[in-house]
Amino acid sequence: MEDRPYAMLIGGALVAGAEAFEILNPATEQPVALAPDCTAAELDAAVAAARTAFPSWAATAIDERRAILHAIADRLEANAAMLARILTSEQGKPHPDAEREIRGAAANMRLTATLDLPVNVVEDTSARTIETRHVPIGVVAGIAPWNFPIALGIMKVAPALLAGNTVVLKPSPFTPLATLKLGEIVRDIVPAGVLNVISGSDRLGPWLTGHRGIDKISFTGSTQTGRRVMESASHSLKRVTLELGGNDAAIVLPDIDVAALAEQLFWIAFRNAGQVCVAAKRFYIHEDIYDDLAKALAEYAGTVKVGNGAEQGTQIGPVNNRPQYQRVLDLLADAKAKGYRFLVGGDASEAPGYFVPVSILDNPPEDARIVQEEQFGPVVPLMKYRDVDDVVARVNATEYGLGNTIWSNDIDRAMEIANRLESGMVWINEAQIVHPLASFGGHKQSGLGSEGGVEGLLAYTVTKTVVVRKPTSVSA
Ligand code: TXE
Repeated sequence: MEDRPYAMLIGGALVAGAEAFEILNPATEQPVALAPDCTAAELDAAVAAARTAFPSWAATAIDERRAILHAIADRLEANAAMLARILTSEQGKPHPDAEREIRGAAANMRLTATLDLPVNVVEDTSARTIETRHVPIGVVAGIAPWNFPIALGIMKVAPALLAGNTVVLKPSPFTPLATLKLGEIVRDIVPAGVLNVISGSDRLGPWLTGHRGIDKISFTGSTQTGRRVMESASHSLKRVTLELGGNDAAIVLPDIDVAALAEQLFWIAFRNAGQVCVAAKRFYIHEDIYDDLAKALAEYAGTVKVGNGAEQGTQIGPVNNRPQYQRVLDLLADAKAKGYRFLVGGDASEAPGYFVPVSILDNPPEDARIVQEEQFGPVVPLMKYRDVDDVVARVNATEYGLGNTIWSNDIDRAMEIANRLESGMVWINEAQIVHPLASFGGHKQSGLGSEGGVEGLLAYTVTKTVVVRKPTSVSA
């Protein structure tokens, strides 16, 4: 293990921190490095630095802020391989996926930089002008999870900075290292205090969301923690954006080409070991093609390499952390105890590392825990349906409403179904397309507000309406 190579970025300075905690590699359960365990005083310093930097950052021309976003993107790209190695070691994902995440974050940054803050001119007459502007809120706390630490961190940092806010970014306690490194490599291009990166153990999240110096929280994580974030935000009426859990369905119509689609359908559930907020977490397959598709998915699963993400050829890495590993194993144990049938997988391995075998269940009942709960791991149930009304009702019967997918060659028919689904995103014959210029957010308890697009940008602003009564011209 390297000695303390990771530091926080606070007010433009790298801060090793008074305390530290250990980060484990999920593929080996061995320590990777120590990360700073931000103390209350260090958090105060980060928030104070962001507050101090806010007025001048907010006053810069938006083009200047765009240029900084591009400069950060340049650094992400130039350091993609190095950051990806760190990301794989702490997150577990295969190295090529980690590099794609870094490069995708850079692309997101650049596209976000093309957005503008609209000014709504309501009246412009000789007597009066009324315009509504969107101005920055102040200091934003960005709290990113462990499934896509860099991509989801950047999804907050880019619009927050573009809108003129300053940021305190906190990665998950399981995956702080790549984000700390990001802070280090952008230190000389971002004005001091504009972007601060801190890391800490479980105590830090509540400290940050409860901090009086924070004006807005953008949180990605579980619905349960999202509720707590909202509660702590209420004390000083902080603005919140919450991107939370999901139990997304893939609805497969009988007209698809099973052989052509099986591989793609497999990956919408198993990419990133299933740890994707918009992964397909339950499949509803029309009974006419159920057997064929189930067989094709199971056969494909047999060809996929699960292993250490640092090894060449690995397609699926371990689950990221022990609590999550135990949650997924618990769902597998429940399914076994109830006697549900597995097409593949089902048994946990004894080897070190949080490895869960690719597991596919054969038509468990609708009230099974694996159908009703968000598994967030490489386990997916396949269910049969016959008629559309039934499948729409089953898909909508959840407290979640993130992103569903529909698979069919009949676009009109798919669109009719899409119109009836209660979710923030619906993809037809595609999945997990998160375009930085399109709004991304959950209905119901999958979230509050949205990220991406102009809607996401405006979530980092407050409105300011300016009314000007023009002086009446005095005739001589
Ligand atoms: O993350 P949590 P967990 C889902 C997925 C997974 C579940 C739990 O279903 O099984 O979340 O994951 C900090 N203010 N997703 O427990 O609960 C606490 O310190 C601020 C979906 O790992 O989201 C800890 O660091 N922070 C998801 C962290 O929150 C607080 C991505 C735990 O977060 C806090 C990841 C507070 N009041 C998991 N209280 C997605 N949407 O993509 C606790 N914390």
